[in-house]
Amino acid sequence: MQTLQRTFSIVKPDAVAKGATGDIISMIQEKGFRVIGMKMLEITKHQAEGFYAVHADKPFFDSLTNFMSSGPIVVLALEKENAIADLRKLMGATNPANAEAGTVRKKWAESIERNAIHGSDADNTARFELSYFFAGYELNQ
Ligand code: FUP
Repeated sequence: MQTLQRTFSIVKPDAVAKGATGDIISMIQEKGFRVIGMKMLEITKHQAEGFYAVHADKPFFDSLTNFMSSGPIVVLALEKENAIADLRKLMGATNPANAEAGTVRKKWAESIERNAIHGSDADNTARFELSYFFAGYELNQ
């Protein structure tokens, strides 16, 4: 029996600004993910800080939250068997210098900060991140 899992993704401001949103969503759909929620929005620095609260003590926190609030993003709710791990595989390594061929970051990321895409890294973070950006009624069942 197929067990569907949900995950959360962001097309980051660098990728939206260069017109990569459609290509990235196509890459995601080609891997068999169903898009069950999607919207474009801009977030404030405060909202970015709340989203990345687990990184609050990291040296890159200020720069990362400035970047994430610097322009439009596209947030995605995704569903698939093994969605969390499979999206991480499709994203590629955090640092694009280490990203494998065929990954989103190999194709679109510019640097470890401007790295095109976010994806939840575990079940509990996926739940937190989905609920940070989507109300239940916004998800297509
Ligand atoms: P990932 O899960 O691959 O997005 O990476 P992390 O959770 O380790 O980091 C979250 C975000 O912080 C990354 F997407 C980019 C940013 N980051 C930096 O800007 N500099 C670093 O040295 C590490 C991460």
